[in-house]
Amino acid sequence: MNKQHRVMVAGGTGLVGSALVRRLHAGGYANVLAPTRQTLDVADAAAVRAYLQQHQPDVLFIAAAKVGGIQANNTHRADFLLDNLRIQTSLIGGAHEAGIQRLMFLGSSCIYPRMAVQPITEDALLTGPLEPTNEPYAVAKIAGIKLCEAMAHQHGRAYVSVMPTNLYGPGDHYDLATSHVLPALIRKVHEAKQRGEAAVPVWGTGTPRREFLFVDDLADACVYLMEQAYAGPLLNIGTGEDISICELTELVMSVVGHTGHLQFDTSQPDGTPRKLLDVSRLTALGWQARTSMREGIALAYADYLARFG
Ligand code: GFB
Repeated sequence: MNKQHRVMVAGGTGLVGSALVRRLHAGGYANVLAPTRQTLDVADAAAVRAYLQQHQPDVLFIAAAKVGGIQANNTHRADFLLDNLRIQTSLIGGAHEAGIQRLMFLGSSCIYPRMAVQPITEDALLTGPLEPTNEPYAVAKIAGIKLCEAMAHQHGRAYVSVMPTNLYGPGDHYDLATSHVLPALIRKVHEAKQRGEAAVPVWGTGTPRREFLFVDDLADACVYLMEQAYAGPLLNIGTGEDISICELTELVMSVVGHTGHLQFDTSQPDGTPRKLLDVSRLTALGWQARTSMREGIALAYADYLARFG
């Protein structure tokens, strides 16, 4: 990929897609296509085919997906499976039909077995049962990875898949019922501080461990890989470090400036006990995350305040 290329970002208005668009613009890409939902329904195979035929991007990033936190995944199980299968098959299949040679599909670290050895290497895929709370989403993402691999194998396409760890940053969703943990905690801690309440409600036991990557770092990694013409197998993208949900809540409280205590709601699921990616393949390719968690949470909180404060 180079700056003369026409680069399309599917899902360009979401958390990941908008970070990709920011990164491409900052990197001097003048020909970036990021259709909104109103312009293109990415789940509509015929519409996607027509759009790709008409615009003929040189490169396609697939950041479009139905995403959500543990509760949304666990309750809207059919939607997560069906919507994601629709979106990715119309985009990957449509890209092939339109003759697009280079594509990057973004998955998620929940594709790996629930009890995978930590840190999780790319080779752990399909070696054990998945975490039940997000199994439908994970199955859809695994299908996307396998479709990219099959396109490469059967048709010689450079369709690669990358697996980001849990993401956060500007443009995130703060709906407490459907969001991921980090935006939820930013909102909960902010609201507790505003109301003068000491208790910060935390789902589950607080013991699960997660790895968090600032979304602009993810976008940087994706562009870096495409500029290197990465055409290898499935690749993890993360920081290589994890933190417990308790520690995370305390860090958010410190950034927001709230002193209080954690109140656990153990009627909510913990999900997988630990999810830390092995990023040695990515590091060997010369890329490393730059934003510390404290710095990233401060940036996310500033975005939250600007939008909802
Ligand atoms: O981010 P999260 O929703 O999803 O939750 P997963 C991570 C952990 O934070 C779980 C706890 O142990 C939650 O119980 N948690 C504590 C909370 N308080 C809260 C809260 O207020 N809201 C939320 N949402 N969690 C998702 C998958 O798994 O990760 C998706 O469901 C996707 O498929 C995504 O892969 C990256 O990390 O457990």
